[in-house]
Amino acid sequence: MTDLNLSELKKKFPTNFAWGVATSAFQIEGAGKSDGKGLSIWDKFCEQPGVIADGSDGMNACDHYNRWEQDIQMIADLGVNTYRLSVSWPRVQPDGQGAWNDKGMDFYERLIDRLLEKNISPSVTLNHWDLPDSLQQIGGWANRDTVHRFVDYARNVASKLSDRVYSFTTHNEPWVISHLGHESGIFAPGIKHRGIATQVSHHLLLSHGLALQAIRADQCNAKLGIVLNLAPMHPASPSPADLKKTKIEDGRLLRWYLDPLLKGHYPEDVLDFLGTDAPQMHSGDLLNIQQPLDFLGVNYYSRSVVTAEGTWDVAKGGLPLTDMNWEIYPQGLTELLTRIHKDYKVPPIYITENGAAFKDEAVKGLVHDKQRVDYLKDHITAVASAIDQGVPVAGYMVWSLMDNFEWASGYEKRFGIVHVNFETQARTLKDSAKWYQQFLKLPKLDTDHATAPKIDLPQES
Ligand code: IFM
Repeated sequence: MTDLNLSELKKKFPTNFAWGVATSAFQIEGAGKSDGKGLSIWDKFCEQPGVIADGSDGMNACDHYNRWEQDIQMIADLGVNTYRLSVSWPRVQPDGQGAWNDKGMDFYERLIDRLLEKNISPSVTLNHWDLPDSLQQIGGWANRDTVHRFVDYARNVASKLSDRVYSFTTHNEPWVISHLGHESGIFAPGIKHRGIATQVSHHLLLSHGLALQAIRADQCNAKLGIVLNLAPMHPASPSPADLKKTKIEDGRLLRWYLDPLLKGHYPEDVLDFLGTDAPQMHSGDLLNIQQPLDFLGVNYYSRSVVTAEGTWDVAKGGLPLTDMNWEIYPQGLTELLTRIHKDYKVPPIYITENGAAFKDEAVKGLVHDKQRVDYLKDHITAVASAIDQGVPVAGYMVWSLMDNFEWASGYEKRFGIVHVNFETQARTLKDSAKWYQQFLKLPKLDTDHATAPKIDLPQES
């Protein structure tokens, strides 16, 4: 990868590029039962022994529900112009249908108003996995009725916030909800059934399309889109079996979502592979799914290496790994972006998540996370390279603002550029946060003569 100095790198991006940080409600808010909030499927899932690595839950998380003012100041101090957050459905509508919880909604109203005061554009995700548990009791995403409950909820939130919000994302990573939540069952609600999983993915897509139509019918000015977790798939070997499996895995992760969203059909090879596990559809569903997208959000962390047997030992790749055991593979982001630009008529793309977990420790008020600084720099460079090749990338958001509840890994994996001490709730800017802050301060220089400012990371005293 070309090693640009930071000023040169910054110059590659337009001045109106969205630079941000991202979080989600369940992972940071805590206040799991406060002010009338209902329980989500993740609250219930965490109650089961053995499903969360450290036996924790999201009841307190980063206590952001109570510390939001301090946290927004911290976001503003980073110098970002965008903040991606999610609304917790059970906080604003405890049962997922019927009564609305004004106290919960007030929280997001205050948050958004404060962001605007700080000149930060809010980008709001409506479903970052925390489905109200009451809806799970009647089938959750496997029940077609949940589609309509989501549309009502989405329309209601949009009617309250769309005068102040830059964009709404319907769903974050439907593959994760479908696959990890309903096929492997390692995420909430913990179901292990391929047929249910594919039905869930269809309902998520349908609810996305219907929500876009409902929100647009209300004359909403905010941009509307969806966020997918995508990765290039590489066969572990050129054997026909590995190649065949790679094509199917690529179909299930990427084409299963992008084909219906942007081309109006599911991929034939994946439908064949699913056989009787393919979803039940009603006529008109595909038309409803294929609604114009104002943007596509892409979450990128690593590539996937595929073997016919479904087992791949990352050590074999010889690449550096994050604390999640994910390969660090920045060139995969350029590969992915240029590929989707070539294969689909993509709208503006936002990198809505990118980041890495490492074993960070705060020592005397400092956190030296050079690996994360390198990770971010190399991935931002990979985005610049995609832009150079004509891909319409409009924004980049670091996952995550701060260490938080990393789902089945609990609090053991730290993705933040801000360190959180979960006992005291103290926040400490890691070196990566300071690096990002300085990078964001760099002007988009107009001449080639400027010399890059040297970035001195603080040393331990
Ligand atoms: O923490 C998650 C986030 O909620 C969704 N995308 C991946 C992140 C890291 O695993």
